[in-house]
Amino acid sequence: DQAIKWWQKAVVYQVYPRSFQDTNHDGIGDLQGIIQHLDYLQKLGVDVIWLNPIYRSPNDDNGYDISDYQEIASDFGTMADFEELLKAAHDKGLKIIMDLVVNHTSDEHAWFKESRSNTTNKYRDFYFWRVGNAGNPPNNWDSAFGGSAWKYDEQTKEYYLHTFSTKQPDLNWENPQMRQSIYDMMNWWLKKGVDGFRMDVINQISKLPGLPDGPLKPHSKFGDARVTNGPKVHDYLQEMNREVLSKKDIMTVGETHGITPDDGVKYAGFDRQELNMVFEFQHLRLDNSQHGFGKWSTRKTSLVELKKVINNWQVALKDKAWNSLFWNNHDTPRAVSRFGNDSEQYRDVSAKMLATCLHLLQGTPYIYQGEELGMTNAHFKNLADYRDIETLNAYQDIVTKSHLLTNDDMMQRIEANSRDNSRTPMQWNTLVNAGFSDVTLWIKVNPNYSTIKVDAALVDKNSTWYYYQKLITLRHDYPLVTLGDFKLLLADDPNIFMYQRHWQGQTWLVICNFTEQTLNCPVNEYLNGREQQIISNYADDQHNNLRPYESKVYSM
Ligand code: TEU
Ligand code: CA
Repeated sequence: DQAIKWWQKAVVYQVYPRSFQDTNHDGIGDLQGIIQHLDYLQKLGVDVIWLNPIYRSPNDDNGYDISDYQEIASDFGTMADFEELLKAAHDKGLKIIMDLVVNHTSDEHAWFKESRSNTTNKYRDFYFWRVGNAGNPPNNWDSAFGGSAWKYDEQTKEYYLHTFSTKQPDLNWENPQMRQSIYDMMNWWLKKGVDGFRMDVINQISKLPGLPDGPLKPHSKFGDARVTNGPKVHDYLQEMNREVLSKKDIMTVGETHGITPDDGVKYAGFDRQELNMVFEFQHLRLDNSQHGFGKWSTRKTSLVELKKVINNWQVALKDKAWNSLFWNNHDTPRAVSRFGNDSEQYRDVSAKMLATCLHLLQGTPYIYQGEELGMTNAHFKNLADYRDIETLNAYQDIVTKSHLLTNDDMMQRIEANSRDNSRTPMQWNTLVNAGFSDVTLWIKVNPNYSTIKVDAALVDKNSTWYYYQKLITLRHDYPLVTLGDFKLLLADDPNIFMYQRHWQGQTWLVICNFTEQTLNCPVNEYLNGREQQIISNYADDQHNNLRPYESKVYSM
C-alpha cells in the first residue's frame, strides 16, 4: 500500500498573476498583489498555490513564451518580491508550485537567439531547424494558434518548428545538453524552495522521429496536428524524475492534452517515477464542434458523456495513479457559465452544485481564481476587448482570411469559449475596477463585479465562497474524501450526477442536479434511514425532490 502523500490531501488554488491584484498602479497584477492576499487564501483553506508563469517574457502568449527561466518578469516584480512571496506563503503553511514551460521558449530567449544566428552554432540543435520542401514548410503540421507550425527564418534560410505561436519555438528534447540545461534550471528553483511544478504541454516534448506529415483531416487547419505522447516522452520524464523530481518532496502535475486514462496511468502511475498527476482534458472537450472548428463551438456538454469520462478516469486510476480534478483554468471558459447557469437566478446555486460534484471525487481538486465567488464568463461582445492570441488569431483565420464563418457567428463562439473569459481581473470589491487596480487595465474587468465580489461574499455566510471553504474543510477532516472508492450511480440519467464514495464501512452519497428543472430522483432508495446530511446548497431537504441545481451529500 502506497503511503498517502501531502499532495493527495491537498486543495490547489490557481493564481493568474496578471489578473489577481495590481499594487503598483500599472494595470497589471503583480507578486506584491499575491502577498497582499495570502491571508485570503489561507482563510479559504487551500494548501497549495499554482502560479501561472511569472518569468521574464515578451508576453506574446501571456508569459508562456519565456525569455529567461531564472528571472522574474518586470511586470510582476523582482526576484526579491518572489522570495518574499515564497517565504510569506511558507510562513502561513501554503505551498507554491511554479508553471514550468519547457516544450518551447520565447524566440527572445538567449538559446534561440544563438540558435538562429548560424547553422553551426552550438545551440542550433536546441530547437528544430529544417530546410523547406520546395518552397513550402518541411511538413504539414499546424500550429495550435493557427497557420503552419513552421516559420521561415531569413538569417539561415531554414524553418523552425513552433507548435504554438511563431514566438514560441519548440525545444528539441533529443538534445542531451538541452535537457541537462532544463534540469539545472529546475534544480535551481527547487533549491530556492518552490514546492513543485505544473508542467505545460509536457506530453508534447517528444516529437515523432523524422517529423512526418500528419493525416489531413477536413478543415485540418483549425484542427489539432500537434505532436503528443511521442515515443520518448516517458524516457524523458523518467530522466527528469531521476535528475530533479525525486530529489525533493515536491508535487508535479503535467498538462497533457489528448490523453486517455491508460496514458494517464503511464504519466502518473505510482510505480512509474514520472509525474504525480496529470491534467486530462477529455471532460473539457465534449462540447467541441463536430464540424472542424474545434473549441470554437456553442454545443453543450452532454451530462451522460461527462459522467462517462469522469467515471473512466476515477476507475482506471484507482490504486494505480492519482487524478487531478478541475472544471476550469486560465485556458477555458468559467465553470459556472459552461456547466452551470450564470443567470442571476441560478448562478449561486449552480456554482455550489458544481463545486460539490467536483470536490468530492477522488483526486486533488484545483480551484481557479474567482471560481470560489462564482465568477462568470466575460460576455464581451466586441473583438477589441479580447487580448488572447489564440482568440485573435482564430478570428483572423476563420473570419477575416477564410470567410468560413460570419462575424456574428464567430463572436458568439468567442463569447462562449475564449480564454479571456477566465482572465478578467479578480473581483475584490466595488471600488473602481473591482479593487483590482485603479488605472487602465490590461484587460477589462467583468461589469458584474458590482454583485460578484470578495467583500460581499465574505459577509454572507451563505455565499458560494463559504461553501467552497466548507468543502475544503470536509476534505481535510474526512479521509473518505481522499481515499474512498468511487462508484457512479444512475449512469444513464441525463440530468443527475450521482455517486457514492466508500471507505472503511462508511458511505457518502453525492447527488447533483445539473438542470434548472425540478426532478424526481430515487434518493431514498440509496439511503438507509440512518443517514446524515453533510452539505447542501438548499436550506431544507426534500429527499426525492431535487430542485434546480440542487446538490446534497449524505453520510451513512
Ligand atoms: O496550453 C496548452 C494547449 O494545448 C492550449 O493550446 C490549449 O489547447 C488551448 O489554450 C485551449 O484553448 C498551455 C497553456 O496552458 C496555455 O496557456 C499556453 O498558451 C500553451 O500551453 C502554450 O504554452
Ligand atoms: Ca502591477
